[in-house]
Amino acid sequence: MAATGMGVDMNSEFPQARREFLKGTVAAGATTALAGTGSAWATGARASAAPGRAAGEAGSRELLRPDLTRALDVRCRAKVAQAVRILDDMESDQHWVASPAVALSYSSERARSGTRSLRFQTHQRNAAYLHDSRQKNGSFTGAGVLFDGTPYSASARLKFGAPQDWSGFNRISLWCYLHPTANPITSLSLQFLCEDAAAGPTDPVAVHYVADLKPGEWNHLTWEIPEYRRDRVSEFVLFQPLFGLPVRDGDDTLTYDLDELQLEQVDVEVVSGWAIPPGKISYSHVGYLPGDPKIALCADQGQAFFDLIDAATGRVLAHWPTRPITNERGHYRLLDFSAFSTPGLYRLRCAEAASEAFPIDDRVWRRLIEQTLNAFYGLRCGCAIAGVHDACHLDVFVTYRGERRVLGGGWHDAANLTQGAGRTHLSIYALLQLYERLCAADDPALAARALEEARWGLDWSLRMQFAGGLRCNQGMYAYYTDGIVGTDDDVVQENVVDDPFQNILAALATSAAARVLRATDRPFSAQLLQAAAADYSSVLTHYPEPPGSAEPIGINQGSWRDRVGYLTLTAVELFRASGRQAYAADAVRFGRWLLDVQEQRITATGPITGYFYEDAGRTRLVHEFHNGFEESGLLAFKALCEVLPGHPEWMRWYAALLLHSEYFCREGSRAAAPFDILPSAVWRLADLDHPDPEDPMGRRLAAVANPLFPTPPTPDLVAAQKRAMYEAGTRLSDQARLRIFPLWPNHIQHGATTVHLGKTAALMAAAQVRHRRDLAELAARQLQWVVGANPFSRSLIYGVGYDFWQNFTVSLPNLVGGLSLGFNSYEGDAPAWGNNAVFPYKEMWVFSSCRVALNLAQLGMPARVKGHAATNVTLTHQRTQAVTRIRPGRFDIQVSPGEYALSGTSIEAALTFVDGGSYTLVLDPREFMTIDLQQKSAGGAAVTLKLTARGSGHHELELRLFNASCDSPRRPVRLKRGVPLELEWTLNVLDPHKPWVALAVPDSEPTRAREVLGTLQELAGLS
Ligand SMILES: [Ca+2]
Repeated sequence: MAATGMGVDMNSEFPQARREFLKGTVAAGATTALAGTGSAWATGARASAAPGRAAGEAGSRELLRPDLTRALDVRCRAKVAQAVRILDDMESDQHWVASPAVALSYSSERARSGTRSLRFQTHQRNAAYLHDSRQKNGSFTGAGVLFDGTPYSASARLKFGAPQDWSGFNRISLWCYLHPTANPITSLSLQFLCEDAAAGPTDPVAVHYVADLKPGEWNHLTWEIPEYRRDRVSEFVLFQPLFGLPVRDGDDTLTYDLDELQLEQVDVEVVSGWAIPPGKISYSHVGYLPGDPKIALCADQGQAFFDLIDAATGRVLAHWPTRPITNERGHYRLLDFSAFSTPGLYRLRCAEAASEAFPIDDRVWRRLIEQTLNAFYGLRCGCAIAGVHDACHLDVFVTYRGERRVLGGGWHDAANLTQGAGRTHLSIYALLQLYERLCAADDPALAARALEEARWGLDWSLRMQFAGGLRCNQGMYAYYTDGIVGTDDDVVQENVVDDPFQNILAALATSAAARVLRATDRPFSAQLLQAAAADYSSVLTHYPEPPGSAEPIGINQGSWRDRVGYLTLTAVELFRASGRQAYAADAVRFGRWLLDVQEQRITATGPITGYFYEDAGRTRLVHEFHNGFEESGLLAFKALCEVLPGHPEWMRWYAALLLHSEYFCREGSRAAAPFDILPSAVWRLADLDHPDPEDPMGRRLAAVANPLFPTPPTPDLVAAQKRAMYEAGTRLSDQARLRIFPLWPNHIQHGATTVHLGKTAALMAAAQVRHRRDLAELAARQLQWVVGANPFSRSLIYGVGYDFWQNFTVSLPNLVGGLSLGFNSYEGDAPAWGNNAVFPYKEMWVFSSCRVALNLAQLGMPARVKGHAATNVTLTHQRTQAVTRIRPGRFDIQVSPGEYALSGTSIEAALTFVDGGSYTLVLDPREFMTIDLQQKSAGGAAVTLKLTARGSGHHELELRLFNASCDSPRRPVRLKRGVPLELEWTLNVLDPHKPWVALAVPDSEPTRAREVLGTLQELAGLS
């Protein structure tokens, strides 16, 4: 037993220098705090010093409540143990050892069984810690105590005299009574140490944080542990993270009574692999849009048919044959009910396997938008969130040359409350995209919510900008300060720096906002444009030329690809916002740099190409494993295609999108059939020898044996596990593999879904520019995978769908719509979703919500179709058979995305409208034309194309080419009704190792173009 060491007098031993410094802070802070309650933009172009109200009525919103009957935790807790071994019933004194921050005692006040329990008491707001955790400037560091083993950590460990073999058990069970507390946020970590267990990149972490404990009652904490080595367990650890007190009033004492610590044998959840457990159906828990393909999967047990059932009545509505699929991932039955599009609530049943109820309707993704916005709101910093915290971090400052500003604002980054500017800025950008699309989709209420959230981020962004390209890019606080300026926990950061990557992301957010808000808030738009221009011009001084090489980069840095991708996009946004041609010229120049880092040849990587290098010297491939910025380049190419449709380099941008979407995304998704998820990266064998980024935190934590690092990961172990991950990838050649999941450099910095969703946004950008609904549908499959259409049939988003599991939240509650970094992978390049909540793969992260928002800004959004009609025309959706009628005259309508049959007097055509696309049609029989482009023949380096045009009137056809040349690419044609016209071109393919692309563009209208592509060599498909 150990006693606590609290109650130190804050005024003893407080150096005079610190006092003086803090006094200055207090004076400035008092002023800025007052400014925070008034007008946010009172100082005009100058940033405000504290969070403003411009972003909306902060703190007035109720958070969405999760339906916990759908949480897997609840179902797991109800499992019956088939065997039990008691570790400690607290009835006799055992070898519990507490850290100095914890008071341990036995209490007979209550017990789950027997007469007493173990009482664990600590203080959420540790005065001694606050006193000692000082920066050089005398202010509090703002750090929380989030790891065991560090000074002031609050932990208790039950040490076993000799190591125990837990292999016969697969669950830990503990009862925990939380004493009533003013603190609305609770989180207690269960951990165990198995001697000699490895901590290599594919080893699981034996740590679990249980959140949202209910005060005043016994909480049953369970943790299924089938994936852990547990044959020599030497200690069980309870760890209480210390993160301050989220509310101002109330006792900071935290008391748990613990009882019945035991091992159990239960039927555990499957946590790894591609197999769908019998009884489960893998499907989109949030449902399906009526016009979408509707695919579900289950294990193959010979079922010939499946049923679609009315969820309300239980009546079987339809009965379809299943389709068997067998491949190296497993044996499946595909349940395809795409033909069914009647809105309603349904279930699927396939022999013994059954789904829960899910909707088919137009609001499937809209609900997820609401839930994602709920997560953003709950992550807000700088305002009160009802039931979570008081107005927080208004006593955290950043100072530069005598000027101090409140750092609180924006969004807490994650479980540790910090804030990273890059994630904030990309979130703003995603929210603005969402806002624009919701406006276009005529959903003003939800659009207003998205804009309110974006403005909350912009408020912070502008406040963090100092003159001369300088910014504060990180809120380093991980502790609930008391929010009162002038007390001993005020934090003063001095981290105002010039970081070009962060400035690019800031300029992207503010330039996009300047454009989006120009019509509705001109003064604010002008201020945003000024801020964007300042960040942008400071970036240009860093990059007169692309850097030629790449160093290993840390998890929060961007590669050159990321920089030049977002920089190109930013230049386009600045051009759109300002109309200045110089920005367009910059965008074209940066676009060339971006093209230089894309692999476009098919060499040693089988049918896969279109992926990216990190650096202009093309020494390192992009291998994301934590942050993911894949969309940067593809959104940039899309933006260039949109704003400069007649530019001589247009086809290069188009081809870059095509190569990535066709030869990386679509072809690569076959490696994960039948789930069809996008791959993470190509790995060349030699890439394994590239040094990994430094991980000083990991090295520090591995110094002493602990549950996180039972043994230090040796270089040999890391190399062997990396090689095994490489070999588990899909073979591309003797020297290359395609990984579906990231190839991790260590066992901590995991999280595949954030990486995955950046790629999904990239795919959608290509689908939109190429007008390929099939690719948009492939993008939808990716998000469906996240919300249930995975082998475990579990939704990864909290409070969404079924069998969601608590996130690692620590200093926050689980938020409906909150998403962690997502899937793990241990072996076989297969998904893994363990039963623990641990950093960071289970860590609720604003960047994950950012990725979801970015995708929801496009997925399923209606297409805009405008133009004029000279006759009555009908558009028939080919899947739903829904008919849209267009009358003569001008029209401007929203239609569901999909394939359509267009029909009118002397007008027939098959049309594709992609999610969020914009189309112009001239529906006049006197000048209507349809075209069809086919490859006729190929021989040597020559390819012959045949174009068939139908319709009437005078037109021009242009053949735009990539990696090929031809004579007379532009040809005028005159069409007569009922007489098809055929044209031929012979292409000369330039580089035999690159795909060639031909795009026939009628009347300079790329939205009605037809595309043909190919390679000279035969490509073997992925098996
Ligand atoms: Ca304070």
